[in-house]
Amino acid sequence: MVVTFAEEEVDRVAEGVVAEGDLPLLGQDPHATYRLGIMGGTFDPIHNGHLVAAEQALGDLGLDVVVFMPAGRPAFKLDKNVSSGEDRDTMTLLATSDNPHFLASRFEVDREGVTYTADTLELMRRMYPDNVELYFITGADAIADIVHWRDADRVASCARLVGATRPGYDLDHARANIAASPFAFDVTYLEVPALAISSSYLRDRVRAGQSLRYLTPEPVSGYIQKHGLYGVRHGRYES
Ligand code: DND
Repeated sequence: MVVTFAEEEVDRVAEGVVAEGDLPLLGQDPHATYRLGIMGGTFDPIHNGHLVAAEQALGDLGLDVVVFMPAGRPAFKLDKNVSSGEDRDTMTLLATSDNPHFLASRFEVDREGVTYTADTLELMRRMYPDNVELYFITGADAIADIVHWRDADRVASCARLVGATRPGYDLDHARANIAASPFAFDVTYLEVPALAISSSYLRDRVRAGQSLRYLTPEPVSGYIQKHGLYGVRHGRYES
């Protein structure tokens, strides 16, 4: 099912005016089933690996829309130097703006305190009617770890999981961890075209004054340069 967004809804999303209101309107027809993909990430910065994985999930699982949700204060990175939620949200908005099936949401960025995926999914499960299925899209490496996430049982009960394979990643580890878990995880594994890209690789390139061309959408690399993220040295960075 194809979902089109009302003109004003798109405008509101683009302006970033709304908080919870920037999530898509789904579930209107009680006789239909809707599939909402949620791509959670630190997105520091967002890159083509994230976008390709989401696009693959969209097509393979027949999702209506994928919401990219930058983590607010990621629980697992409290000790790390993470760019501001505003910067990560803006880059996510820029990266997703040309795809009618992608949206960027401030749902976690605007939430107070440390953000846990279990809280996000439970809140969304309560917001949407039962005919909206939730699919949390993540890398297969994260799937292997998900059994250790905060309140993993709530994650399992609120959403299905989509594990995007990353090049060179051995799925056996993820499968074994899920199988050994006492919680009823429902996981679909996806073969994603080999994109050996990571956010840390992009940050390293910026620090070294190297181009991000073809690794992330141009507007994102422009934003990084303009705002001096990741130690951009003026005059050294080739966009
Ligand atoms: P990352 O920091 O790994 O995101 O966080 C992923 C999600 O897990 C976020 O929503 C977190 O809030 C959530 N999390 C993690 C740990 C604990 C808890 C929650 C908790 O609640 O206790 P990145 O920005 O690095 O990447 C985003 C996603 O994209 C990840 O799932 C990553 O595996 C995947 N990815 C790729 N997939 C395919 N090809 C590539 C990829 N690069 C990253 N090249």
